[in-house]
Amino acid sequence: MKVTFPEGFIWGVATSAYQIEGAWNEDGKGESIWDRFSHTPGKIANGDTGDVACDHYHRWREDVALMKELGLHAYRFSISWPRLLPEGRGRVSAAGLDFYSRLVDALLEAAIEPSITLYHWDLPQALQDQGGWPARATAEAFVEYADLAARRLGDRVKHWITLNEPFVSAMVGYLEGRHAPGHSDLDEALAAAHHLLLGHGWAVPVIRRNSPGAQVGIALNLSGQTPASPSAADRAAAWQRDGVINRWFLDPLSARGYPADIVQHYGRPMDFVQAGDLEAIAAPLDFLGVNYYTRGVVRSSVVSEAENAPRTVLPNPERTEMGWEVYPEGLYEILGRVHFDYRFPALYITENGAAYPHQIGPDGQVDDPLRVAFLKEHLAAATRAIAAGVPLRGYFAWSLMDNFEWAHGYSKRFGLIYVDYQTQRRVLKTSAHWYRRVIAANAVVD
Ligand code: IFM
Repeated sequence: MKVTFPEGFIWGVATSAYQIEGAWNEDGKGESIWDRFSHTPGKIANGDTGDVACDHYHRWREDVALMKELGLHAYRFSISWPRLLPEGRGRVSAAGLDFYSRLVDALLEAAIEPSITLYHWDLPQALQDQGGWPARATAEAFVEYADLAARRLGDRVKHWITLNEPFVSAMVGYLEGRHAPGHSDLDEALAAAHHLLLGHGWAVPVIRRNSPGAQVGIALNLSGQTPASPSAADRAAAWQRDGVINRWFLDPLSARGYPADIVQHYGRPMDFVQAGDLEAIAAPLDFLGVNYYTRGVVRSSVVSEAENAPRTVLPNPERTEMGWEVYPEGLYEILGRVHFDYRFPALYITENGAAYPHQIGPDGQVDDPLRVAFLKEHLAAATRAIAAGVPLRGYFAWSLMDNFEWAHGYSKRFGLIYVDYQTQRRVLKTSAHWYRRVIAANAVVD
């Protein structure tokens, strides 16, 4: 059966500044926490850094041409905050602004709608030195930055995402320490999450004011958490994990405040929440961006294996190179749940994709049937969600091209386009050719 999408459905791809741009210290760009982190020995696999990455800062014309060749309707990219404001606040870099302004013009020229993410994890190091996201002043600085970006680009850019995955910025950066700035402190992480959301909420009306008619939203990494068995212990553990990952962000954005069970679970004072903050965080949005990769299957650590019920949920053994379970049904489930529980006016899948190691074959082609299968199944799940009444308006594949996968460096390839990091040559994978046909047909094709 042919699986088609509604008319006007937006087909896009996504990237982020640190993962593709390179030129980490060119034209007056300030240092970001990811520059500092990746330059610290032992933090990134193989000692990789984003210093050069995909060299997109110099090759953006070629990259826009490739996007045009794919027939994309939209391109979601992020602005490097320290490229615009090298010290995080105050002095503006004209060269930084020019770069994004030219990129926006070239996209529009190619009939590709720019979708800008303001914060995709590369905080100016100068602001980290003043306390980073655990400091309330960083939320104020974020609004100044959002104001500047929307004033300079908002005449042409009508799709804005404030933050990408605040869970990851706060929890992986300030608690787990696997991401920049590499801290391990729950109080810092909770304050960081709050100030990220606060900066978001304050920025929403500012962006709207500077960019009339714009759609403004936020992108969350969301994933359902399935109990490993029907035991009370596993169900409680799964609900708690759900609270940490999903509800901690969805609830305050929807004017419900922080979920009480998780506040209790953390057992911290939360004294960074000031009067008016929760109202600001709940600024009405035009859309919610859903980044979906996999689900969690949760086993209680409170009761022993012997006391617990036998596991009944066995994850699909198929995994991507990240070790993540391939679970397309989870996309249907999370879209439905978010819509029926939270009722944002519209949803976009702002990221979905998979890392697989496919390389250039003897024929010069990169054949990646596993990625095609992954995307097909997820798109089919998305259409089931639409049929169930979810107002899903578009899909952004992660990612346009192979790039710097954070702590994994260049060892994980998520791209529709292969990047040879020695030569910076781009090669369209089978999945890119397939995606072009999907876009042309507005349907999942073989
Ligand atoms: O590469 C990342 C992206 O930066 C944020 N979302 C998940 C992707 C894959 O890990």
